[in-house]
Amino acid sequence: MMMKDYSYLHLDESTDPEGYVVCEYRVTTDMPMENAASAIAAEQSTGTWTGISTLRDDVFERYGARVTRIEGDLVEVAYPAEDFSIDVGGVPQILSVIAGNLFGLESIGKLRLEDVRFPSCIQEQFSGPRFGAEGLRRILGRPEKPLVGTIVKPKIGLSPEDTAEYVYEAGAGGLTNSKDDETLVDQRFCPIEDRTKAVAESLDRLKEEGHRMVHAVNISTGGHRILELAEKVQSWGAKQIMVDVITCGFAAVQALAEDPSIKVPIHVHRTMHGAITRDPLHGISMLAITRLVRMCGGDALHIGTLGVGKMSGGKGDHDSLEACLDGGSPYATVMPVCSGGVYPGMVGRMIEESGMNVQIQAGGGVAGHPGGVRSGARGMCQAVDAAFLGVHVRDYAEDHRELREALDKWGIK
Ligand code: RUB
Repeated sequence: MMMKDYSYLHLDESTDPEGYVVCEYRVTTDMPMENAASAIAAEQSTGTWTGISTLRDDVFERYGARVTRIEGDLVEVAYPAEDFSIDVGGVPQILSVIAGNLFGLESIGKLRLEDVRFPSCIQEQFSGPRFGAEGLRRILGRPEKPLVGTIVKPKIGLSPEDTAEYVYEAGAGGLTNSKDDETLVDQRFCPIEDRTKAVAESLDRLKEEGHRMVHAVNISTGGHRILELAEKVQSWGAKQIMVDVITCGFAAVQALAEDPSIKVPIHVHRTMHGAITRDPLHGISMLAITRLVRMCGGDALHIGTLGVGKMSGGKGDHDSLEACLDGGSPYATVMPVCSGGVYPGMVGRMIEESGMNVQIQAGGGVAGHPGGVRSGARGMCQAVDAAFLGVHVRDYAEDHRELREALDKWGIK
């Protein structure tokens, strides 16, 4: 039987952005780049490793991916929008097209999904953040200044009462946000029900004293339980929930964001992302991950510390920041969260990079303050105030004791 050899290279064709999902891949291979690119487009659409008798011209023309650009090690592949499921598919099916089998192709050494752009017919299937950066600011009554948060430390081991006390002290020191750490969900030493209720009491107490604050309760759990757990923590008084997008999946974020019974913002952590994003030649970039989180409805997302803190991801942090706030997106903006080894002496530099629409967050940088959590919170807020006013942190510290103590301990970066 005759088998036609189809070519997936359409290098001089300009693709209609409304008809395709366009991906940019970085490819490391010993093969000629055209062959590698063609293998990717074939594997991820109508082809396989050999010619097949069942591939007809009309199927190839309509559903075959196109390699539309090759520049150095960057390859652009355009997937016809029709290759994607309507409504029921969601992110899992999208990922298996744009970031699926191709990562296992033996002939390609390393591969990285650098960016992805969706046509409006796919964007329309997602509602994006329900609150986003603006909604969070509205809840907190803080229209302009950066939000300032803490991660309750130690990560694990505190009781519900200890956690609630920490949150109260952090709020009394001026913080707008706090959150559970990514490894704390529902351990025996800190049951989620008791913790959520105790923290809600602290937040109510702060509110009565005139201070608004939210705490993100970590509900990261199996897909069969996550909505139920979100509803429960809400009924126990949670004002924000937290979910780990890489361990729980993008579909979990989407399910939470689209469920009408969930009425609180979603803080998206990204634990385990380093396994996927860290190698500059392999994996999936934070830019692509951020675009998907925004599409799925995350209201706040960890983006790294923009070249300043302990977990910086280089250019990926800046790309992620831009994708959170990008005005060209049809969705509400996501609040970018800078976190990881943050302390007051680095806040100025970080805000220079991020601008004011950001949540700055410190665990050790609050709980490690020599004066305790309340002083640590004050030190962080004073550092943010200094950056907001455009005053150098050293000058601001002259008449702000907690900031001065923090600078004495950790220095200025
Ligand atoms: C930071 C912390 C967060 C990290 C995650 O604690 O617990 O989980 O920010 O990293 P500390 P990223 O302030 O004590 O370092 O934000 O890069 O995903």
